[in-house]
Amino acid sequence: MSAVARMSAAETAHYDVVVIGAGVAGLYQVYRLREAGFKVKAFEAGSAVGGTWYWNRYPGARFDSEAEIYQYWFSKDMYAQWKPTERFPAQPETEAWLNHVADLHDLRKHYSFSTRVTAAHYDETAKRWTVNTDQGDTVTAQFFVSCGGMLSAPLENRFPGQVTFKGRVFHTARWPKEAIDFTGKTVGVVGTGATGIQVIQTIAPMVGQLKAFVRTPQYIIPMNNPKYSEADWAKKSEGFEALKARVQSTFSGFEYDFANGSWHDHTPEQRRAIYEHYWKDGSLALWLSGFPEVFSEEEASKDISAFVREKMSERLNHDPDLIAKLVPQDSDYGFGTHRVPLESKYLETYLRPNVTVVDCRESAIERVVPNGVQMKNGTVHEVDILILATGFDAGTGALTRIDIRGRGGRSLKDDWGRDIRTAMGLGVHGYPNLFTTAAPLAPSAALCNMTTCLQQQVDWISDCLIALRAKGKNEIEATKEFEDAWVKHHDETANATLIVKTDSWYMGSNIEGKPRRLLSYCGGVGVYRGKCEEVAAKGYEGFAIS
Ligand code: NA7
Repeated sequence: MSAVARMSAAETAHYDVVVIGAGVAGLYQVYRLREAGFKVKAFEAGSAVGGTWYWNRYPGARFDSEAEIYQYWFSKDMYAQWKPTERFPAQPETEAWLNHVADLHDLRKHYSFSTRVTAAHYDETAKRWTVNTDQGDTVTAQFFVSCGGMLSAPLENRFPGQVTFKGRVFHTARWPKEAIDFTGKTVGVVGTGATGIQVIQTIAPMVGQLKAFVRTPQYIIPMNNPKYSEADWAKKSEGFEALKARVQSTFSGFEYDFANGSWHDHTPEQRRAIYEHYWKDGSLALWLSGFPEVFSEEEASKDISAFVREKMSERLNHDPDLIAKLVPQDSDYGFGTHRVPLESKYLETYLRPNVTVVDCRESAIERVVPNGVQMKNGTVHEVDILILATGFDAGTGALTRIDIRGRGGRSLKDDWGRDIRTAMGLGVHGYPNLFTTAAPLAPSAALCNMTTCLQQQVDWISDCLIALRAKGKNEIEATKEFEDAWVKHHDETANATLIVKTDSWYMGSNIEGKPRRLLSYCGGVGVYRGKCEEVAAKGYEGFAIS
């Protein structure tokens, strides 16, 4: 009997479903299950709702999805109420919006906040999960749904010696609620992914000196972020139904989709005109709706990469030193083979006299020392404040940081430590009655507009639980054969792209020893949705139900 199961029954509350997370997915999951009459208990490690938008309150945080599609689709009235003030709103607005959603639907009462789930063990006889938290709770539930996010396990202790640093060290995903005064300070920022870029471009004018530690330069797209008036939003709200239908069928869950035919059917001049058109649009459309061949064919990839490099070099005033440090080279990797950040004057930031680049390819970071960052070649870059924009244990980390035990006590951490597998990202063989969102091998693990993909998964899970209840069934588990077939299909789809050749968190390669597999299913959001619906329509074919 596990330690969890030995807890006194008197202390244990019993539920139909335990949900982790109060972000975009968790709030909607709790709403759907509560509305369907399930007894739900939810836990959230943060002190309030918001998920990603609670934790990532670093300077400059905002999303790269347009406000009109970074949305919930279950209430047109609610959609009309938000009234975002710009095309790509900043974190405080999104956090406020999620708080509004929680209040509007009275969702907070289902949550224990500041409570992290530490263990979840499946009892094969009772067919129930026993869930433990760091606050001493023990509850049981028939079903356990993770809405813990795909980028919620930050890589905080990245360098030896961090504890010896005499200033403050912040990971961007653990940013404090109080304002940080950067005035006159020398600030080091490690990392130039989507997060580091937002931080660097935002704080450069506030700090004394900024030292950006750059290892892999990024292809970027300049964000076009016009303000939205209330009248603009009222007009957009009229398109609610059409947009709702649209985002569910596109490749990436955004409004835009591939619409230019084949890259091969255009002359170089025509291609250039198309690139220019999307570049000016200032959204991810250049990446996600230009040409599909950009993801799969070297020639197309090299062509668009050269276009972006040219644009970037112009903005760096053709300075060869800055170009060498900040613009990816042809041999590095192709545009869009990992996440393309939108930015606002990020490159121009490096033209400021108070900003310097520390090239981590010339000499890698060795350790943090009391007064700064020491490189392998012995150089110490002195800083007063150190910001780690060093990313996450993506896709798997939210679940492997919990002691999850399935059949026969098998450990999800151990299983995924050997091989990252799921059944459509919705469940894992060997872990009955566990449902996952934002888990590997579904679009929601990386390559998609998150609100679209998360809601689709939450709807699928909710409908599945309703169907099981209607049939009087109490256990469901993906079969080994079904999971094998999905993993095979996923790998075939992934291996047809250039993404698998590039190192990044998409491939798990930002973490030493993590099994290499593309986290996101990249067959397309609409295709994935169709496959999920087919499984449900066939009575959850591929899942053993009893
Ligand atoms: P990312 O995209 O994983 O970026 C992490 C950054 O940190 C990246 O530039 C890394 O360089 C850098 N890094 C990590 N370790 C080191 C060391 N040891 N030395 C130097 N640089 C290092 O995380 P983000 O938070 O920016 O973005 C995650 C997602 O959030 C993003 O894709 C959006 O979907 C939203 P590397 O590339 O490994 O050379």
